[in-house]
Amino acid sequence: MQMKTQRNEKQLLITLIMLITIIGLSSCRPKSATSAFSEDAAVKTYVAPGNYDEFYNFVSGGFSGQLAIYGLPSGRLLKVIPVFSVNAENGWGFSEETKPMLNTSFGEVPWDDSHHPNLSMTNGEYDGRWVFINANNTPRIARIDLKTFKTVEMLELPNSAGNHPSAFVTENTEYIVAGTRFSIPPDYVDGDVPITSYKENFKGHISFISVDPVTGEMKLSFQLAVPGFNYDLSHPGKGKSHGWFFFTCYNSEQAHTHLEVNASQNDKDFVLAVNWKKIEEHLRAGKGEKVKCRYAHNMYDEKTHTATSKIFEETTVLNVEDLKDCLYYIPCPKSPHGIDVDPSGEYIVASGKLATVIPVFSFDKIQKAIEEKSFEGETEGINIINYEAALYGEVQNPGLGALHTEFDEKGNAYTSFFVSSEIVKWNVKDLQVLDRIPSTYSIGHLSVMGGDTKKPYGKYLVAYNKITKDRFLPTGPELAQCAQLIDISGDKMKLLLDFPTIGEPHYAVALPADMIKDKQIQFYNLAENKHPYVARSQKEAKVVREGNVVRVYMTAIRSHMAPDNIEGIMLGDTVYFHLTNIEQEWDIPHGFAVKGNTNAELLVMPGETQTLKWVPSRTGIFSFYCTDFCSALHQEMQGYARVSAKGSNVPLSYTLDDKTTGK
Ligand code: RUQ
Ligand code: CUA
Repeated sequence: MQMKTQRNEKQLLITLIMLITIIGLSSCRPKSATSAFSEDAAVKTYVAPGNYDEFYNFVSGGFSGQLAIYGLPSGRLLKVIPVFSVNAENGWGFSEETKPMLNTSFGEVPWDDSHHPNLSMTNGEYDGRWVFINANNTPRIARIDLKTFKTVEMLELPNSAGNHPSAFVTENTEYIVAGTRFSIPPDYVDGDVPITSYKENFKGHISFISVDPVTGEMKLSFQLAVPGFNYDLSHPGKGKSHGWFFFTCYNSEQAHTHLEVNASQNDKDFVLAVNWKKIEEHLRAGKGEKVKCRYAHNMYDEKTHTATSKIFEETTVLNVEDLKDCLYYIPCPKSPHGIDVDPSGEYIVASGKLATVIPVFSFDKIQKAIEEKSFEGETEGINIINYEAALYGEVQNPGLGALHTEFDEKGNAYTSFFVSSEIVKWNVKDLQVLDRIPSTYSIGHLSVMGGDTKKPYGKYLVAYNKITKDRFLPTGPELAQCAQLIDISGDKMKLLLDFPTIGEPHYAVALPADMIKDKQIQFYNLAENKHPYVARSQKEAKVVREGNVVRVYMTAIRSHMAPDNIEGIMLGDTVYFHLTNIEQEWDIPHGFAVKGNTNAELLVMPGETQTLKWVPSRTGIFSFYCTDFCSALHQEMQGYARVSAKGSNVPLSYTLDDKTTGK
């Protein structure tokens, strides 16, 4: 039986949606935008020169595809970690070693959209080892190592589209879980079907990616084929609800066109509750089917300083028939977006974008409802738990356009409201609204320090706002997005600071600086460099011809590149500059650029080898130089390459220590 739906007057609905869209888009300035400003804000956010911030804030770049790191409370930008997009600052996706990281079953994808960083956890608390983050468009999960702040792994997800409810981490990092925002025909069937056959042919897939507890290596463990709705966001259970996963889904109407109207018909959509511990039992009992599909798995090796990309051809899929006692839908008002689980694991908060209340579900009541079969029907073979039977209560009149909720250490929840541009603080037990503070303007995600763990740190909340008109100096048609730091240590929320962000921030997480700041790798050990084209000292520098390929084994150290004169390159050659930075000191990278190269440049860390490919297109003399001002004689860190006509008799030669070799 399909869930009972109440059809509103279509026209009324369209008007409502238009109204919400207009309010949302014009983001009228809340009247008291500066009223809650804390008088001692300057003192609370001032990190004196030479002092460190208290937290690392890992902020998704949204459409930039990267992950940015800010210090809190200062809001200072510390680094942009390239993840899903090529990055000119450090050659990510341009050097031969990093190109395979962006490989997918479709080939190289140089730019994606990243939303939800999540930190690795032990016992439901951050352990400071890795950050995971999702690519939405061409579905992937990346792993970033917090010793190097470098993306070291990338796993593509087959059978998925719009990998939005991702990358959420279970209590002991057993799994990273991901889902399908856009249902599609799976890769293992012929997807060449009419779009109007959505109901028969389109499916959602939920992916469980296991994580090696020691190395962190990810593996696509299994997938669940679920009804073709839009799975939007998710969170794992914790504590008593550990072993469960909760997803929101909208478009229970299964519309495939004009979703803003056609997917807003039903008064309630669903939360999907998944008992993954039970699914593991079914897998052990041999359930699940191996299906054909293609997906890339890319690993970056910190010893060879080189990424490799492998294509896998198979995964295990469980169907709804295998999962009768593992999957349940819970009705949820209306077009839900975020779903968040409180630190105790008992309260599950879903945020309906078009709902007038925030429903809070009780894990205990869900268990009881399943036991007592308090179902109000089923859809596509999945039981629908009775709304009242699962409901703990509703937060009444909280605001308009609820999106996301995080928690502090004192039993409070903080929900972001996109349309009414505000953060609302409420008590998780009695569901009473305690305080509200305007955001400037349309807030998407918010992040309480440790707000998704079993033991939040509290103290600060950061609002990540969109459509930030008039907060910063105008910069042409595109304005910076605005993050706002809010003091949540007292009863009333107090605004402390605005800071601009790169790309469009979605979710963000924060780690106490003390947890990782003394564990950073300062340089790569040159003796352990296993790169096949390493030159560990100037003595090992050389130029070698292999047919049409010229390999330059080059070293860089303040303030010399060796070799620095190269002759005998010919048109038709492909030149690889294998540059090893032979420094063994913190924060002394060298750069490398050669005139006219249509590829890019390099930035090479101490002890590392990186390769720049150059296919010269004309004859002449080409200068190259170090692009990072590394020393007093940095300007002298330069050289020349001579390119001759194809078949010329200029012999291959190069200079080392003022001596020319090869002539
Ligand atoms: S989603 S607001 Cu990925 Cu809420 Cu960003
Ligand atoms: Cu090396 Cu400048």
